[in-house]
Amino acid sequence: MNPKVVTIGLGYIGLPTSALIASYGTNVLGVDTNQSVVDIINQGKIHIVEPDLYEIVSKAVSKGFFKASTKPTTADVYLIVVPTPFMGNYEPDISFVEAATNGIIPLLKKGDLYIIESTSPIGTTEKMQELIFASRPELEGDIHIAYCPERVLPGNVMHELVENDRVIGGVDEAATQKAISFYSKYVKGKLHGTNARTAEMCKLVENSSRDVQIAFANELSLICDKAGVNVWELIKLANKHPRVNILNPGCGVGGHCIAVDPYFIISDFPTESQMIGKAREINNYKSLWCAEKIISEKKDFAHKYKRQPVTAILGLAFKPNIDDLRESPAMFIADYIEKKSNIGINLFAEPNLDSHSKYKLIDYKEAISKADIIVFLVAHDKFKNINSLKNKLVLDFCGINKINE
Ligand code: SAJ
Repeated sequence: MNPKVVTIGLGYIGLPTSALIASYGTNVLGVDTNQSVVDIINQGKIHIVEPDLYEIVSKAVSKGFFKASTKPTTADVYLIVVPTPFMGNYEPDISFVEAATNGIIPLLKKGDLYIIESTSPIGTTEKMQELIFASRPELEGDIHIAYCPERVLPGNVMHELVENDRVIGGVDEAATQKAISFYSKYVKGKLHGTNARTAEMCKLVENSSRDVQIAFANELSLICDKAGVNVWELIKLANKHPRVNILNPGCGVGGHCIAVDPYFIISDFPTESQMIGKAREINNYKSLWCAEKIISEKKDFAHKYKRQPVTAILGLAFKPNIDDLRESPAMFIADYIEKKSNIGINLFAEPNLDSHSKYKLIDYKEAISKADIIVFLVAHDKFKNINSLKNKLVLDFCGINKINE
């Protein structure tokens, strides 16, 4: 197969993106360093959980439009969709983007389009441009380099990949236009052209904005706890104002995006990013506060009833109705109380997972029936309308019974 598009990275975004492009009859070669991922995909199967993805991958593979490999080959368009984690000091690590770029530099030819989709610190696209032209100076002015962040919500990827608007920033106007023309074949949402730095920052700002808004809700929950006010009722009533829209407090902010991307701004602009930094602190602190609250309620119970409580921890995922544990605040809380408190027994339930390497998971109904203290950490739909909570001490950190609907 002669691929027209090579995608580097076959994870949560790279795989759905490759399959979508291939579903239009474009030859796509997906590249991943993980041989077992490559093998799974070449059998028409998938290695991640995402609705509707299996059907589109298996069809594209069986029709011969989509293939996976550990090595890239020559194409016309290269998409870089690799992870950009942060290091121990919260500094972004762009080494995967660099490695992916180095891998395709020898393959580049006049007229090619190179696009980074990975969430990246401001200036990354220009850095990769320098890297490319440092070893292939003869291509300067002849290849098109752009940044186009993905914006999809896990669990709804196949729909959002097509329908969401995209921000596309080239290192020059020709690159922006070439990238817009590429995406216009696969995306129904509007394609907004800008420069590479603005597009990079746009992605970081979108997730930082959500983090700041959630921090506001979490701060309110701490104030309300002291003030003896029901935060859910308060937010419901405040949101009746036509220009107020407060988000939901929870047990912290998790996932691989909102809890991560703000650090890409903070690490480069520490003096200026006061509010973004404070929001991260508040959202991290909220998890610690929840953990300490559980421990103190356990102690009070033991003191009051002269026996050790059984505590049920309900929900471990990073947000409702998924099985993803990445950066999960509920996991942080579970680990913290297991480590810091030796009062009573902790039971763990996560209905979206069959098992967990560290915690023995039990059915949530069984956990509730056995426990004295019920801790709701994640507002899974399954936890709503449970009517066997009488005579239990309920700690609801995610608004399971909120008056907010
Ligand atoms: N959360 C709250 N209160 C709320 C909303 C969310 O505490 O009112 C918590 C969730 O429980 C979770 C965290 O925030 O722990 C993040 O969840 P999320 O649903 O807000 O976001 P993600 O991480 O699944 O996806 C986000 C999306 N970004 C925005 O909505 C601005 C998605 O569009 C991005 O593509 C994705 O990050 C990404 O890849 O960057």
